[in-house]
Amino acid sequence: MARIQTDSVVMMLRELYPDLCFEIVDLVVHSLKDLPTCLPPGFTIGAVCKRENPLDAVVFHPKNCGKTLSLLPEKSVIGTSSLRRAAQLKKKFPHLEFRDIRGNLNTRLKKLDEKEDFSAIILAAAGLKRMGWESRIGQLLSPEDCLYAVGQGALAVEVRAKDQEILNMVSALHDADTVLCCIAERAFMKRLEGGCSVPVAVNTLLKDGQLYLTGAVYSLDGSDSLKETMQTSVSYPHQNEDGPNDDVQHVGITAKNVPGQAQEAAENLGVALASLLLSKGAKHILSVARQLNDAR
Ligand code: DPM
Repeated sequence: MARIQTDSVVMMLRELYPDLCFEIVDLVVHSLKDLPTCLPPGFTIGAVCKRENPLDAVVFHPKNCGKTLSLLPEKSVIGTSSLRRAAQLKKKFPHLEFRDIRGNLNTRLKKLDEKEDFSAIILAAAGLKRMGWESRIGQLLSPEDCLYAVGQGALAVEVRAKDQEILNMVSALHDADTVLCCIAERAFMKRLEGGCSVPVAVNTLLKDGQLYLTGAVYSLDGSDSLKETMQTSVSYPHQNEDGPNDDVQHVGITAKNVPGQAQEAAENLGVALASLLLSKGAKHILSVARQLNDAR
């Protein structure tokens, strides 16, 4: 998947800059959801591409083709190693059992199809689509069933923070709406001190200049949870002058061509929502979840 994702970004850059020759060296393409909210010093996310469908999807064993999670028989085994997915789905579908499944996408699909261990597995719709396996999606999980991970579905291009030439070039790939949504989500995660393996989930919507962020934290079995929604205006005009604030990073993202005030508003929204959840006991829920998970 890393190679397919990288090639897709190089293809977009080739279209924008047909005279340049791209060797795969100066940029690192990642799934944004796998990038920490603080990058190592000297690096920045120079582009966040337009987000694919951010939702989670259910891929069923061929014998369950046409089913949905609620139609699966009692005690059917669902494969996922995501604490976030397991916590939400255990609560929502108590008749199902959840087990770890490891390996890359290919390995997981093989384990599903060629054995009888799992009735279905949960994967990000975006990853399946990028790999050309969209047709395996049997059910898309709505945000009511399962909130997605911070940054899910968006590709990020990591570059050297001081390399203005490369930074300017890749910044043409930024999708402004995706940038604002992902800054809010990452700020939420950062304030909660969540890592990539904690049951933290979000849903963002940008409509008519308003950014809506829903965020939640869960105990491992989903029985305990906190979920809130907040909103803010992000409709600010583009500033034309190249001010000194041009290179400011917001939760590891440098987005020169997105209004700085809008980025700040998005970051503040994420921090405010996390603070609200912390005031209601999110820290306790997460630290218990972390301890139990480490002890597994
Ligand atoms: C992170 C999680 C998972 C990946 C945790 C989560 C899923 C792990 C698992 C942070 N990174 O989502 O709650 O299922 O065991 C990953 C995938 C993609 C990027 C695969 C997937 C593709 C989608 C994208 C692994 N990282 O989530 O099915 O680019 O957003």
